Amino acid sequence: MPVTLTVAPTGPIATKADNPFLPTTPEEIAAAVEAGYRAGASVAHIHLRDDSQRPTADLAIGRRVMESIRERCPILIQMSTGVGLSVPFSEREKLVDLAPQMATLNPCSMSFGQGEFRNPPDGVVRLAAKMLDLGVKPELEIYDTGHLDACLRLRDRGLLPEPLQFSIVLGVQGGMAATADNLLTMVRRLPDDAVWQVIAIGRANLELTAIGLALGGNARAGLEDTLYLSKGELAEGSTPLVARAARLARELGHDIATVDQTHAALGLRR
Ligand code: KMH
Ligand code: ZN
Repeated sequence: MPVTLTVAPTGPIATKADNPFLPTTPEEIAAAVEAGYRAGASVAHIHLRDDSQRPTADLAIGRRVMESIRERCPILIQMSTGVGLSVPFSEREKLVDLAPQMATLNPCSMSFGQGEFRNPPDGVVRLAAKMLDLGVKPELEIYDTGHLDACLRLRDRGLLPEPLQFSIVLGVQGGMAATADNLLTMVRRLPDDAVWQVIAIGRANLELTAIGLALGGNARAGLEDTLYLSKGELAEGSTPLVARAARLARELGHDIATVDQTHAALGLRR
């Protein structure tokens, strides 16, 4: 099975002050996505920013970003409904009205660094049902073992399309630490036919991405997850990180999935 690579050019927290190559305007984000596509990514995980670089769920900005990406390349668009810690859930959930092919679904509330990431149970059920209705494929972001159980309960209620697609997020303060042991525990507990990738935040990004690939997972790369290519060396955008993930996958004997292959593997809507 070919490996699906996701480019994650902009996250919820860092700004250009942390890495001047961080894309924040719609045009910058679309250009970073296109470069990631050319380096092997078939999915673009998208966070929106306003004119002051703050995370936003503004639908007009979302539309501009999606249009600009679609003018440049056929990559699959996965909108983040995580958006940013300062944006209320009620605004975040509206982003799926833009009908991206995919969007994230964060199943539980948690501490997130010094902040709080609010995903209230009734809101999560409502969002899952809406995504199912619109044919927006959820990527389930699990930061702890209980988050997986919460997703399986949603599945048992008929609210998630198969195959389930997980991001195992390691290294957020408030979630699981970024260790190989935690990753293995989670992988062992996934349903057999689940599709999954590692999201390793910060320093352990490279090692855990490599271990995830070796264990049969997909991979995600970009400035959302690490601002550095190696210790003390800022990544000059997401492309070098995506290119490195592609090299790792190929060295491990995998092909890199095309957009069509990822589309088919995930059972996305036409
Ligand atoms: N940066 C991730 C750890 C999402 O996109 O839905 C958290 C996140 C979730 O941004
Ligand atoms: Zn994200």
